[in-house]
Amino acid sequence: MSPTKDPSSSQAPTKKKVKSKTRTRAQLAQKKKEKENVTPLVKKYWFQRYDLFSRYDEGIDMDEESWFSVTPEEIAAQQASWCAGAGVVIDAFAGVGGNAIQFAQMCQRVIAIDIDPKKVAMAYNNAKIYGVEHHIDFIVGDFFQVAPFLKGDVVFLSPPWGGPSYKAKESFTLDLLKPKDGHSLFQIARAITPKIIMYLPRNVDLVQATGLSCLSSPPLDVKIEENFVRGNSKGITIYFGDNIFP
Ligand code: MGP
Ligand code: SAH
Repeated sequence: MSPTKDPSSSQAPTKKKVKSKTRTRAQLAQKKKEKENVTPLVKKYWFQRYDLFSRYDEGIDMDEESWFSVTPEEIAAQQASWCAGAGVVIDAFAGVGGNAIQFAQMCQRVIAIDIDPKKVAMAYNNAKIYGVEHHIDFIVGDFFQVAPFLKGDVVFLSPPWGGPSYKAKESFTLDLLKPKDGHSLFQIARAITPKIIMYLPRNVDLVQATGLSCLSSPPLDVKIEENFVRGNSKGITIYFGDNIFP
């Protein structure tokens, strides 16, 4: 008995499937930027890149500080959702735009300030990828200098926490915020509006942070929100002000 032939086999030579490695120009440019900016310190954040910006592959710009400071997109969207329909939101420490982009999708106008001109250029590039650059006024400047000239409905504060070593503290007190302590920062924002949002470390001293509401008389309303991505705590957002927004 002759062995039966597998009906799927044929006499014609089989064509091997060659995987196409064609990359788009945007992807190639992204690879080049990554080589320059993904230092060993920020490698672990690179693995979370799509949590930071879902459209990362379309040409998002980041520098070393931004890799560990940007607000993950899901959290930024949640923070912005509390301001839905608001007029002007001031993002006082805008970085590469993680928050400003989400505010721009929910509010009428965003004023995005950062002291570092390179970050502002990156924020503009990133906002363009999300198609919201026309809803944002980008300002290169020191928030403490420009604050007296600003008008807005909500101020969002995500200042530097002193780098990834913030978590070495058992309790992160407000004097550890940079470049000024949390009390001074809050007072400066309070002079603009009673509606203030602070994005703070997950180990922040909550009594001290919520106590900022008592700097106003009567005390401001307060709402605390712990922010998670994939079940991991990333930070704490405290919302202050008129019952709570917009
Ligand atoms: P993380 O704790 O350094 O990262 O930052 P991760 O992945 O939670 O690491 P793990 O080892 O602790 O599990 C968590 C989040 O905090 C970041 O995604 C940023 O949104 C925010 N964040 C971290 N830093 C150091 C800063 C900062 O200096 N300023 C601001 N505004 N946000 C920061
Ligand atoms: N929320 C941002 C990240 C903010 S990180 C995002 O999601 O992209 C904090 C930022 O504060 C840094 O980009 C830093 O350049 C900026 N910064 C530090 N001192 C400042 C100041 N005095 N005024 C304005 N920005 C400042």
